[in-house]
Amino acid sequence: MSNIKNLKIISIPKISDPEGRGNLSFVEKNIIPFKIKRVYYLYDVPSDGSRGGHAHKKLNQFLIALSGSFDVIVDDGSSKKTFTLNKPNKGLFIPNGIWREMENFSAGAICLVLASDYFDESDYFRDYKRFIQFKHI
Ligand code: T46
Repeated sequence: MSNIKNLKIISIPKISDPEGRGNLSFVEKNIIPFKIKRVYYLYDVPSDGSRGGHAHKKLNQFLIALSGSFDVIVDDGSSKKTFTLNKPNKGLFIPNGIWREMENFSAGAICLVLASDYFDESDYFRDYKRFIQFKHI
């Protein structure tokens, strides 16, 4: 069963252009601890808006702040931790079984999500009490 200790910030390679043309980062098989089946992104989130508010039963995810910043508050049913994502070359691995809330989106923030499976509403816990019951079985 996943807990907060299974979450980690993973560095993404960053190639700085020798002629000052900016940076290039890439994500490939050996960087992410699961096989990617789906990619989606959150954008135009108002600064007082929040996303998440659920957990996944089986889905593993990797979140990258491609632009701007936001906070990810994670909760394994026993303890909570806040990660601030604000660099396109650092990502947060969230395994299944973790409740998350996302808030404090900066202007222009883009959250890229790499996911281990296709979208499936039945994979969600959207009710916190049910999530807690599941975690404490
Ligand atoms: C998470 C954070 C980082 C689809 O139809 N297809 C999709 O691939 C996704 C992800 C969502 N949807 C539909 C389902 C809902 O009706 O879009 C609506 C919003 O989805 P969700 O409640 O998952 O949105 P967020 O932004 O609260 O959460 C999303 C991820 O789903 C979630 O796992 O961790 O981004």
